Amino acid sequence: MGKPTVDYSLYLVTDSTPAILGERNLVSVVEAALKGGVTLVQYRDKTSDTRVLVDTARELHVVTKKYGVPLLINDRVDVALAVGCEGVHIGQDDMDLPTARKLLGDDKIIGVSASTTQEAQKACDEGADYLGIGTIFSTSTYSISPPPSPQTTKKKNKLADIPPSKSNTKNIIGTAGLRTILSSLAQTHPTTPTVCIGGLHPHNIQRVLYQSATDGKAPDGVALVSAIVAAADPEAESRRLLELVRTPPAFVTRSAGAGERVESVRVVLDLVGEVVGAVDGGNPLSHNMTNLVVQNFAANVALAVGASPIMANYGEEAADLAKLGGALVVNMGTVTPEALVNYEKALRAYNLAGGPVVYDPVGAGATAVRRNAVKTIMGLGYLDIIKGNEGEILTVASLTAPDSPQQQQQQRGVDSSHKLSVAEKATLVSTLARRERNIVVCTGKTDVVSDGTRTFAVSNGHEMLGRVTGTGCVLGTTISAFAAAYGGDRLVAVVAALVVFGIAGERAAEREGVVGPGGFVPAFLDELFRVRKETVAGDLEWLKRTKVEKL
Ligand code: 3NM
Repeated sequence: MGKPTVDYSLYLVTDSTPAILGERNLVSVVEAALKGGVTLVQYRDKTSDTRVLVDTARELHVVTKKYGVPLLINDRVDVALAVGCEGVHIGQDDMDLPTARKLLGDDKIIGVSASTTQEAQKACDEGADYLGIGTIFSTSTYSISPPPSPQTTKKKNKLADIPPSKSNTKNIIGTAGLRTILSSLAQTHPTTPTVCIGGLHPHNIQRVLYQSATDGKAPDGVALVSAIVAAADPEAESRRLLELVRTPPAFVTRSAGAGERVESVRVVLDLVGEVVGAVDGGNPLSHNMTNLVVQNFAANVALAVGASPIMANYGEEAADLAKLGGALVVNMGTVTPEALVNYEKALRAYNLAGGPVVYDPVGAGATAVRRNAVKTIMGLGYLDIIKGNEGEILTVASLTAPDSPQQQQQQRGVDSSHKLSVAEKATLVSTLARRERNIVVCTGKTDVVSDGTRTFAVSNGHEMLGRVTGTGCVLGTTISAFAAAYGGDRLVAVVAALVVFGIAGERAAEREGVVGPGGFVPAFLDELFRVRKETVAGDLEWLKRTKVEKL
């Protein structure tokens, strides 16, 4: 007979608890999901009696066979044998794989849960047919928004109301942990299929698949419980999920001249004028969800560089704004619980539209609230560009590192410190950028920026930029405008933003009459404006000041 070939793209794991299944019949829900395109089904029921398990599994097997989709049973080898379905899925606390294999034989599929590299390697060594890697995210709900009050909750199966579909959420590994496990398997078991599981839903599966893919290995699919079982229409939801799994995310297809990669400083500098012109001509929207301190300054900087600013902190507006082709800045300088809810809505909207998102983890390590906010925001969506000072980037890197105890970077306020060498900064930003599959900027006397493979250092700037509040934040605004306007290599757009910003700072500090921070701010706005105007008039003299190095 032989083992069936399996398409792991969209893997439904069932849950029969009333909180998730509601009043509905499990077999009908599974059939609807199969109609919608689910490619693999696991019957998972941790509480029912054996008789119920066998009867339900039999019914499910009739339906899955109709759609040519394999049925696996969670944990219970005896139930799989009783119904003659295609295999089992076993967790780390279930029967060991060699014993299960002995009982089931070589023709059955045996999948194993893994949350660490060691567990994954062991399962593959023992001949697992596939791995379920997780838990990716803790929440099984769609949203970090607080659940609606009982009086206002009329609709059944609203995902924000349901409890997690698995209470054991101690092994949250995030996309970074998933990536670590896949990199390790790429070396030893490149062909063993993998699916990821835990907290996955239509708004995050594309970016989880994108961010976790390594050179040698990417997940073969996603496994979901509540996103399908608790959906109001499991058929339509499965169809939508399958489409999402099979399509690259908009932020990849829309971004940055895919394939066009500039390697040399000379070529980057040749393009800076073009980038500045693109902002001037394109007048991109820079949507800032930023802190109370810099709202006005950021709006003026956006105008000076040729962007169109909107300071909109209310997440409901983001869906409309994201359609305008601009970029989003998420600056957590004055973070609150409501702000996190708003960021989530905005991130979803921009990720869906493909507009670049700049994340500024202001004061990331300063308080427990901010450290938690970093972890939350990093889980909410894809962040195309992360920009921060040394302390902030160190905090982001350590708080979201897989397989490492959380070293808490205690940071004083939001000030930048200068402890790392340029080479150390380069390692920091390139490692984080590779892990997040994005661009990371670490600011300081020398700004260092990387997309994980190419790293540039920009030494333009003036110490006066450090004597005025909010210059780091408004750099985020500048980067957002440049990234939104320039359709080529996005790393070039970010380097151009750093160069323009730094040189405008130098010129402002040198201006006659600028004797301190008070006079510096208006002069800086003027110089941002003048650099742009000179550029579009064809005068690129200012570029002679450029101090860019490739590391
Ligand atoms: N296994 P949802 S997480 C069944 O980490 C299961 O191995 C997990 O539910 C693991 O899709 C999980 O509703 C529950 O978040 C996933």
